[in-house]
Formats: sequence, structure tokens, C-alpha cells
Amino acid sequence: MSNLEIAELLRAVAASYQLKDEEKNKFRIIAYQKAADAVEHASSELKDLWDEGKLDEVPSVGKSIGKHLGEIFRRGRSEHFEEVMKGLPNQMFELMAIPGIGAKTAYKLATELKISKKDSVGSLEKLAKKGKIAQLQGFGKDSEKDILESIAGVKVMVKRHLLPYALQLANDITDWLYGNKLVLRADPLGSLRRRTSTVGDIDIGVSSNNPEAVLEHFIHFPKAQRVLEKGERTASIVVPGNIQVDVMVQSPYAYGALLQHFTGSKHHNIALREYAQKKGMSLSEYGIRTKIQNYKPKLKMYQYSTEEEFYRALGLEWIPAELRECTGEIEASLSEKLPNLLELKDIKADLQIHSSFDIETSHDLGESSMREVIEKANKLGYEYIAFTEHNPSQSKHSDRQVLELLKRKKDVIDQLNYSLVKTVKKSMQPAKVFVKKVKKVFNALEIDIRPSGKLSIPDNGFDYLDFALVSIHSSFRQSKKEMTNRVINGLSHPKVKIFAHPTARKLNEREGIELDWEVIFEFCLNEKKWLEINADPMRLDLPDFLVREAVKKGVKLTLGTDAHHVQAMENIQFGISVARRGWATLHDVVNTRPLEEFEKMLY
Ligand code: DGT
Ligand code: CA
Ligand code: CA
Ligand code: ZN
Repeated sequence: MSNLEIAELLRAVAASYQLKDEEKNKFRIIAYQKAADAVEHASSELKDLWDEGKLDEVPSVGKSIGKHLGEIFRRGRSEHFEEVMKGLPNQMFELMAIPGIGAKTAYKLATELKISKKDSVGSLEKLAKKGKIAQLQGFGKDSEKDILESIAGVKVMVKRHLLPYALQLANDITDWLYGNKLVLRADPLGSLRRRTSTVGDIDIGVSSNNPEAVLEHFIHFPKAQRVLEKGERTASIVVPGNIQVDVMVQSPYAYGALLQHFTGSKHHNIALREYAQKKGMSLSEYGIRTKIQNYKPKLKMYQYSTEEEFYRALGLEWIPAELRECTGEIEASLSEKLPNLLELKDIKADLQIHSSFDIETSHDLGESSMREVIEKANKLGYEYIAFTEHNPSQSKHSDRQVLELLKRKKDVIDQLNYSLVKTVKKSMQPAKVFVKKVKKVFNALEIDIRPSGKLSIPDNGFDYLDFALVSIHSSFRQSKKEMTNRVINGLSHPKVKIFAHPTARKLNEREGIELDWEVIFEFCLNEKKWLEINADPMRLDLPDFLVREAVKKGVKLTLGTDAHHVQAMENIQFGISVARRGWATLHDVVNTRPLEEFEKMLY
């Protein structure tokens, strides 16, 4: 059972609870929905984690859900889930894949219409086109039209895969390939190597002198469901989740050309080919054919074992994979003006972390304690971090209570900082061993910008904060003008430094909001506000092309993982990829600065 299938099952269980007794099962429903989200976005196959006894490492999958999943992995079914779902038509769970159709609507449609079990969505579409939905009680012409539009949307939505999942899968496959001694090297290429925000299919290059044997080994990858194609140098398989994996093999002497060709992008390759043609050269995954005068047959084939040599033969500096999108990288390489891209080791802080410290927030709280977060930050080698819980919910508290909660958090952070100073001093005293440790934790807050542009804490609440992030979490559909004003208003308070996940997009789920970026960039530049690159693999926001614009304008950026669990702090690597794809260097990113310098930039 793939993660996607498990997630669907958990959602079906949640829906069943909801239909049976929503009030009584309130917490169960939330728990199952949260678990479904976590499973869908887990980077490893759950079955593998279960095999290794590590199911409890997946956030939000608690003991009891874990136990039922274990039963499924062991026996292929869970009696408990079957019991919960008993009496409900299977079709309804499939209909719930249509956006806007929840458990109750799905149940109604599935029980009152004759919906086929085989292709429930297709069957609903046919009935809708015949006007059958509009005739049902509680539905009308409008809802029928909405449903038809949603179904059309589902059809065109190509599911692309999030980076962590694709990376893990690619690693499993290269591990498998290395199990064969004839494989000299195996590298994930294509969009995965370029680190695009989502990945269509997985491409892997292999260096070997025996392509046939390697491909034979590859198609026996244990999780292969189907073999799509097997030729002399290439093969393709399909693995669970309907993901295609393409492998291309090349001899070690020509491997540089394969790396270049199979990394792409297509547009980069086309532009490179045109550039080469002007020099009388033609490119392929085998090497470079060059015109030579007084030589028969006039074209000589040159092989390159490394990509560096390949680019050098074209008179170019090697181009980092993230830049290969045909947006000026060839020209920059030619004139030796490629940027010195940001690297993981440059990062000195994570500037968006949600701990489990409870200030009765408007949105989800983190799952790890402040201590655990600091411990993890030490392991990652950070100098400082920011705790950025959501603001206390305003609907549930008076201003006085909000201030009370903010003060409580400030007191705890003051104490933490006091103990950090002590331990840093202690570790520096006798042994002179330099241990990199977090020296300071900042007391920050992620504050909702309301539709009016007002921020969701009382003004004197800012007295308790070192700085604040602001973000959009609701009313995403305002006009560009309204939204731009809303954001500028939200950013205006002097203690607000960061605009977090600026487009508010969710990959595969929701488009970003509309903003007048020229106005936002200008404001950030003049008022010294920073745009966040949110490293959550579901967000990757700012998107790379806007990072590029911001960098061109000189707007400063921050990196934050938006971690709600210490494990997610490792996602910082995905923020780095976005920054690199946007041509950002160490200078463009605020949290590459040492602590003292960062503190000065705050005020
Ligand atoms: P994806 O899979 O949609 O996330 O994107 P890519 O870039 O991985 O695309 P894919 O898998 O179709 O092809 C992998 C690489 O192979 C691509 O980036 C460059 C190379 N390639 C594929 N088709 C062509 C082509 O028609 N012309 C050239 N020059 N290169 C191609
Ligand atoms: Ca691909
Ligand atoms: Ca491919
Ligand atoms: Zn947020």
C-alpha cells in the first residue's frame, strides 16, 4: 500500500466517523485528518518505516492509528477500519477526491444516485451532465455546475511529486543500482537534480561498461510495478504512486555528456545546442561532434568523462544544475558572471520555528518543546534561532489575555537565553574546544494579517517581541490591489521584519495570492523588510522566479523551515535549493549573518 493510498484510507476513516457521530468523534476526526496529511507528505514509504520499527517517527501518527496501520501491513486489512466504515458506500470515498465535496455531500450523492463502483467520479460527471444532481433535494443548478467544474479541474491536475518524496525514492533506486557491481556511478538527474519545486518523473544516470546487465538489474527493482520500456541504453519502470523512473546508461568515458544531457532542462539543452552549433559543434548524450577541417569524415566525436570538461569544451564555465533553465545562465557563464550561489553551510539560523509552547494560538501549535528545538539547532550548527508561534487566537481571548500569554512566552525565552549564555561560557572556559552552539533564541511571533490589513495582536503586544513575521492565512481571494495594500499595512509596524510564505501557495493544492510585486519589493527595499523563503516542501515560497526578481532588486531574504516538529528543521535544504534557483548568494540572505550583525539589522 503506497503512502497516497494510506492517506486516502485515513481520510475515509475520518469521513466515516464524521457521518456516524460528528460531535462524539470530534477529536478522532481531527487526528485521522492530520495523520492523513502527514502520511501523504512523509518522505519515506510508511510500509518501510513499519518494517524498520520506525512508524512512530512520522509526526501525527499516534500509537493507536499506528497500531491499525501495522495490522494492515501484517494482514492486509484492519478490522477496526472496516468496522468504522461499515454500511457506507465505497463510491462516496472516491467522490471525496473532488474538491468541495465533503463527507456528507459525498454520502448523499452516493446513496441517492446510481453511481458506478468502477469509475465513481466519471459516473458522477455523466449524471451531472444529464442534470441529475440539480434534481436532488438540497442541490441546484449552481451546485451542479460547481461540481462539474471541480471534476474538470481534477482531470487536468497533473499530480507532480514533492521533493522529499522524490528524493527518497531516487535514493532507494540508486541504492538498489549500487547493489550491482557493474554500476560505477548512479545519479538522480532531470528536474530532481535541478531541484524544481515539484518533480514529474525520476531520471537516473548510470555509468557502466555493461548497460545490458545494469538495465536488467534495474527493472528488477523490488518495488517496480510495470516495465514501460527496455532498450539498449535506457529503460523505464513504474513504481507505486504511479511514478515513472527513467534510467539511462553511459560508459564512464562519456558519462559527462550523459550527466549534461539528462539533467536538462530541455530549454537549457536547446539553447546550449544552438550556442554549440554556431561553433560548428553538435551535442548529444554521447559527447560533442566537432567540425574539423581537412579531416574525414569532417566530424570528430569527442567524449567527456565529467560535466566540467563537457562545458569547458564549449568554452563555458560549469553551470550549477539549479540554474539550467534558460534564463541567462549560458550568457553569464560565457562572461564569467555566474553567481556564487548560497550553500547550506552558510546558514547560521532558522527563522521560522513553531514550538509546542502553548500560547493558545490561532493555528496549529508545534509538536516539539523549545528545549528539543534548541538541541536540534545545536546539531545543525546554528548560532541563533527564532521561535515564531502563531499569535494567540483573538476570537478566544481578550486583549488582556493575549498580552498575558505573550508575556508568559517572553519570560520563558528570557530564562532560556540566560541558560544558553551560561552554557556557552562554560564550554568556552577550560578545554578550549570550540563547540558550535546556539547562543541566542529570539522571541518572535507569526502574526496573521487580517483582510483589512490590521495585525492580529494588540499594539502593545509588540513590546514583548524581539521581532515579528506576518503572513496571510485566510481570505486568499482579494483583488491584487486590496491584497497589496493589506500586505503593506501588515508590514508597516517597525517590529515586523519578515513577510512569511509570501504567496501563501500550497503545492498541488492552492495557487498563490495575487500581489503587485513591484510595490512589495520597493516597500521591502526602502523599509528594510525581508521576504521569507519558506522551506516547507509543500510551500517553497517565495517561489524561485520571484526570488530571482527580489535578488535583482536587492531585496533581502530570510530562510525558515516553518518546522512544527524538530525533524522538519532538516527541510532547510529545500529552502537553499529555492534560493539557488533564484540566483541568491550568501549576501542576499539575512540569516547567513553572524548573531551580532543580525541583531543590528533588526533595529
Ligand atoms: P519533469 O520530469 O517534468 O519534472 O522535468 P524533467 O526536466 O526531469 O524532464 P524529463 O524527465 O522529461 O527529461 C529529463 C531531461 O532529459 C530533460 O531535463 C532534458 C532531457 N530531455 C528530455 N527531452 C528532451 C528533448 O526533447 N530535447 C532535449 N534537448 N533534451 C531533452
Ligand atoms: Ca524527470
Ligand atoms: Ca523522464
Ligand atoms: Zn504560516
